Amino acid sequence: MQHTFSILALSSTLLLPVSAKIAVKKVADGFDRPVWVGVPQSTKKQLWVMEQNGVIKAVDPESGEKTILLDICKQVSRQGNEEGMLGLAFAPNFSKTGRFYINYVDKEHHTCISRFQVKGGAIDASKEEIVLRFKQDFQNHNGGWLDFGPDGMLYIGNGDGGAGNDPKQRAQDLGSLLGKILRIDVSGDKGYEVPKDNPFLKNKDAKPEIWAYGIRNPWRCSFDRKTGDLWIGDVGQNHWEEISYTTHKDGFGANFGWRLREGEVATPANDVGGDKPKDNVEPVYVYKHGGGKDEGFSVTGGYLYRGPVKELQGRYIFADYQNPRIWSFELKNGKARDFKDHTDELQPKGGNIKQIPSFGEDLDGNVFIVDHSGPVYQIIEAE
Ligand SMILES: [Ca+2]
Ligand SMILES: [Ca+2]
Repeated sequence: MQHTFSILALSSTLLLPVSAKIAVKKVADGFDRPVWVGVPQSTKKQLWVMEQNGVIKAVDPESGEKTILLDICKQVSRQGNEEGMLGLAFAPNFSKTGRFYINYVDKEHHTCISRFQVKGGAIDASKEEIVLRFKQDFQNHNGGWLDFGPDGMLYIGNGDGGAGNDPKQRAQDLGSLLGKILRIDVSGDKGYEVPKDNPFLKNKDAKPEIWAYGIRNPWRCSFDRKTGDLWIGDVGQNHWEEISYTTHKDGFGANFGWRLREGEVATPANDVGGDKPKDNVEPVYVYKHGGGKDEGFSVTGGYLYRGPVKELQGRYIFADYQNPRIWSFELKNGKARDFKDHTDELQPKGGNIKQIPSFGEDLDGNVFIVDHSGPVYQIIEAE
């Protein structure tokens, strides 16, 4: 009997797959098209979840109870898959001022960067201040990401306006805010100022808010909370998805190549692609379109992981929206190395992650995964 038992024990050990080092736990569920998650600097460690239709909900970390913090659905346009309320940034001094900023597309198809304030635990929607507003050419490629950089300035990721192959050639045009990353100073009482060290102030034809250009659709980007480096998930056209990277210092005036370049090649479309522009910043990682394990159709930029999960520390974690794979790599000498596919180990028990529009980070560097179909997960060490 004992002999049989030990054989069984041995064979089951041999048959076990390599044990997963990381896993997910569900931290909230039941949202309507969630697109963003984050945690404000407050003692309560509330989870804030943004729904694409124009609602922000707070989740109590103890009870899981949800409260509607803000509902501006009536002024948010929701045409196609890419319009809506898209991103949020807490002011660096949020715990003192309660200020935060959102990026949404309004009913007249303009991108709005709006300031709101939490006062006494509530948000008065009538006190919205539109800080910056500009027209979108088409319903897609609205960018959506915004956050504060290591210098305290607000950075805004703008898509090229939309359609396909940047027909209005916005991304290389410094006279347009589209296809850019903007940098503005919102630390004053009202509106914004253009920082005096923005890179194109001397160019009379350039919009002064522009910080970097040549970008197609920077739907999700992130600053490395340790180094201040910027990671850009730039959604590709018909062939290549890309992750671009810059140190904060080198990002001033950087050209990320679109629409001349898709990934590492001349954009493969008639009369669109071209040679690398001067000072072109190559992506650090690209993947081709397809349904394979290392392929996809629409990159979702993630985070350089600085949280408590050992397996991921120092690695950039990201995903594909349509082919919901989750990957990571390390950046070494300017290129992605040691690529890993985490898709299988990050599936929830008894289910699967369906579409990944966004990651999110808490105050300790824990990373969340948002599933567009409703739930939000946190990445944890496997038991
Ligand atoms: Ca657009
Ligand atoms: Ca590029």
